Amino acid sequence: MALTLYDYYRSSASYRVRIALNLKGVEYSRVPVNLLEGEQRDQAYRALNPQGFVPMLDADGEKLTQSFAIIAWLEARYPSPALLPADLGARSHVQALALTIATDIHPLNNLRVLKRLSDMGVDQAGRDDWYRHWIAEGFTALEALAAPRAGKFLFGDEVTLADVFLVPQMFNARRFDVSLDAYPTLVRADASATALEPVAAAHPERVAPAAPTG
Ligand SMILES: N[C@@H](CCC(=O)N[C@@H](CS)C(=O)NCC(=O)O)C(=O)O
Repeated sequence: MALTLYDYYRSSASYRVRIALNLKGVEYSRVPVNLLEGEQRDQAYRALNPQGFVPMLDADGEKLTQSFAIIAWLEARYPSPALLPADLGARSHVQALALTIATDIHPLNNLRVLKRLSDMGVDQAGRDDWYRHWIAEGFTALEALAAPRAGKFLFGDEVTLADVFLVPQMFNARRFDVSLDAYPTLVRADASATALEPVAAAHPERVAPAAPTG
């Protein structure tokens, strides 16, 4: 099957999908969509994904959107290694951890939201404060939710979907100088996950476009 990922190196939703693809050991090619240049809003890209978001995964011509749904598709199509536990309660818990990030933290800090704040007159300091606020609030809840059942990773001692969503959000937090002292479970899980080569290989710096030479 031919898989083509439309992504942007620093997009955390794209980063999730790269991690999942790498953990599954699935080969894919990438088509970069430059968000800073607004390529996601181009007619050609909108014809592929009307929402104008990355990531988008083309699977033999089928256009898959929304990182959570893309990764659910990968889990069903390539079940091994599993990113979800077999136990139904544990599975729901792991999905809840991932969705805490995907639906309750990340959308508030999306590029278009920050741009809207800017259009409304909120200055850089105000936008940074907004960004850090939602990460801190979300991470406080995530730490409390995850800690009782965490091990090396966010759930237990094997990497799961929860870590796939955590790692990019930790990257964002560090980019915006959010203090992580209050989240020891998240820091431990992030360190365990990023020590895995398939996860490390998905890092924005590992896939960033080469700087122009000359
Ligand atoms: N819920 C979507 C969110 C995707 C998303 O927010 N993508 C961002 C990059 S991380 C994007 O394309 N932003 C473009 C924009 O804001 O104009 C998913 O999980 O795939």
